Amino acid sequence: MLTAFRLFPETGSTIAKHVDHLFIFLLIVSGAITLLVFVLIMTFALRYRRRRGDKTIPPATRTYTSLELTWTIVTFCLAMVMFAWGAKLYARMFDPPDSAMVVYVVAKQWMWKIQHPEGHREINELHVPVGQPVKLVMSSQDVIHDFFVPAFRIKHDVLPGRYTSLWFTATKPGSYHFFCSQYCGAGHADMVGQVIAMEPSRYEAWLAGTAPEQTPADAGAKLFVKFGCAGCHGVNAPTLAGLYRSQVTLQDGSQVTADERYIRDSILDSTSQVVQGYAPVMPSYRSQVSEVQMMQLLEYIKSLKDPAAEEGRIKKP
Ligand code: HEC
Ligand SMILES: [Cu+2]
Repeated sequence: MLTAFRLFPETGSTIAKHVDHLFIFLLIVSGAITLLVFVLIMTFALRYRRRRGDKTIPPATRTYTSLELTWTIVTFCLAMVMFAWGAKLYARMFDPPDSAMVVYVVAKQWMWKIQHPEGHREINELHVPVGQPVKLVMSSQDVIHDFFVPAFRIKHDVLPGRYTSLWFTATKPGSYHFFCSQYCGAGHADMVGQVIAMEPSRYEAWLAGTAPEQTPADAGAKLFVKFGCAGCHGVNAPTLAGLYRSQVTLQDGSQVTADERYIRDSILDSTSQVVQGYAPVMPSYRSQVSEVQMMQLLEYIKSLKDPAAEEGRIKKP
């Protein structure tokens, strides 16, 4: 079917129009400079070309300080505007609001496995309510992939061994194409899917209509026992209650925020960040915990909100 030619993909998220504005600005500035340079080259080449029979050598050129200064300052200012505008937008694009609902995305050759906080799992489909910020916490089970939703103007690499994240707020119901944009092997072209943005009431109905499996936090609670974590934590190891988003002091005195990445690294490579006042006795779970299990353990740890422990920890503002 032939649809009208469009310069831009659909705009389906709150950030999309801001990305477009910056893009158009960059396009106009670089177009104008290219045109100016082109016109100058043509003018000078024609006007000052060597004519037939002309044997004289042109005189040495003079330096015009004011001209040099003008073009340097003008282009410097333009570059600074681009930088400031881009940096501001980037900061906004990668700083999810606290109210964001967290959805886990695990990429593997060649599909996207998606898990909602309520326990719903999806493959190559992501249902979200319109108007609700959604934060994707992404990791890969094998090679590097990349999650790209053109209509939302968001895109980020999905890496094995660490979390990356993206966030968006869908603005209107509809289904938006997403795909892997990092060549990842023979089935790369099949790594596509749809974000299905729905009115909040319809989203609730969708949640109610599909049977939730065990919530990730519940599955995580079982793993916490199965992997023996419960034997140490809360006994002779630091309690994990209230840990998420708190400030942790490490052995070398440095402070880190216990975000998803910190907790993940603590589990997979426990000696890399040892909490102050504790011996590095925790075993490394690198080869034992799969990506899906890691996500479940994380959800369980996040769900531990002990008020007593929370008092002692400094919350992230
Ligand atoms: C042998 C006892 C032991 C076992 C088993 C153990 N841990 Fe630990 N864990 C510790 C100790 C001690 C620390 C503090 C020192 C450090 O950071 O290594 C710690 C630190 C942590 C931290 C960082 C805590 C903080 O306050 O910053 C997390 C998260 C964690 N463990 C999760 C787990 C999970 C999940 C499991 C099970 C998969 C587990 N641990 C199994 C002893 C253990
Ligand atoms: Cu891929």
